[in-house]
Amino acid sequence: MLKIAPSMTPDRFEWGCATSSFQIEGTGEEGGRVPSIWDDFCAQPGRIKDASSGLIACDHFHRYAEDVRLIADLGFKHYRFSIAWSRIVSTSNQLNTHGLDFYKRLLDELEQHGITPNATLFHWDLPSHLEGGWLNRETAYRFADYAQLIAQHLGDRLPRVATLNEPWCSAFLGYDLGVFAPGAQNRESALCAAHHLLLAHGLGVQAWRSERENTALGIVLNPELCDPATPSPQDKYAAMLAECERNECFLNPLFGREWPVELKAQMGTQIQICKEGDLEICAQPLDFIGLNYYTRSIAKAPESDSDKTRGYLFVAPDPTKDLTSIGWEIYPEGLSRVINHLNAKWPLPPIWITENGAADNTPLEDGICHDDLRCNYLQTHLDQLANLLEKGADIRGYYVWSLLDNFEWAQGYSQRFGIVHVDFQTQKRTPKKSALMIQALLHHSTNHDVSHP
Ligand code: IFM
Repeated sequence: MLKIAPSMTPDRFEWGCATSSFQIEGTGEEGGRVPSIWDDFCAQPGRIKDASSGLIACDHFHRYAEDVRLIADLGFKHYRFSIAWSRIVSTSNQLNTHGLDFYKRLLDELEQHGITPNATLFHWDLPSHLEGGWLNRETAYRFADYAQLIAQHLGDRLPRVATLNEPWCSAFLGYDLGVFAPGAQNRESALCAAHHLLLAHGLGVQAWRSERENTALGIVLNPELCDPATPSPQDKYAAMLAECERNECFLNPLFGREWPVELKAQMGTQIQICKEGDLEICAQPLDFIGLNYYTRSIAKAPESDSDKTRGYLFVAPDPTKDLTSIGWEIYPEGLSRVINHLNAKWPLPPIWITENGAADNTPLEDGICHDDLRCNYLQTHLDQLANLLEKGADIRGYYVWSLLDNFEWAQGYSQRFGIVHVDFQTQKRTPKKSALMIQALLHHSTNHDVSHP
């Protein structure tokens, strides 16, 4: 059974599981859903490892009631999901009430099972008709309109709302490395996108607040430590630049600070997209911050011209180290290191760990999935959390990624992050060993004291 600190029992600490719209819902046109940039990206040959798409995914759009029962059976009282912008607006940006109805049904079901929703407004599935995507400043204003619609129509049922999930991925994987939608490869563009995403966050918070004052509002980031590959000054400088991109790029504006000069310099002439007054908009007071943690990065000095523009080159993890199925280093200490680092640098509001988990592709055998890698991963990261809490970090909750095996973006269905196995042929859900461990913990610790070893 998982072991947790007394300060982490469900009566004192929030336990939840997380998903996102594009990864589980299925992306048919039913309910008036319009295409998103991820539909377009999946349609381009060579973009997705197994040439799959989100068309059916976990068919959660139809099976949401079964999935909510599953969440409740596992003992979770909190569920983090995202709302698909492309279900909420038409191509002329008018409200699509049928799309809204889906989330009303989902919220009804959660309420009936005593599960508190924790919603994210944007988890990468940008409607395709927003011309120019995140390179267009107008997209930030359209996001604010969308946030306002959600506040008006669902806001009374959403106690906690994050504007964006991991804007680093949207900006840098989407516009610089080109491995995520829309698949562009241009450094200046990525920085433009990052700026517009932060502007969207700020405008979205303002728009929401104009409708509702009591919702707890925040943002979900995936800050990371970037360690230098060697102690050489060149590698150390490269690692510093990689961290700037990952952390300073987002956290500085959120707390009213300018980008470091290194990032500004990489904007080149595009720096003019940062208009007077933007910083004040980005730095809206935050009620919480969501942090997603999986691994760390190792960076070294650039080699090719494109790396030189970026200032660093990521080094693949050492294969002799413990890696998850997707090839990410298992580095639990990074969770403490990154939170301590962030707390020392920025005045963070209360923290929720909004995602943590592992790709573990252990198959089902005789109806059982012994996902021991994931079980160990979760335990070692929960141990770090216990230490952080003991030392006084203000962390209020932990959400495991993910409830279900799902569409893992450019990896398609080749990587399984779920604590519940999904058979994508039959859509049968089977809780894995990790899910049963969490279930035992949540049921047991509701009634008994649990002590940390
Ligand atoms: O699946 C993703 C999720 O959408 C965002 N955070 C990281 C997860 C694993 O890659």
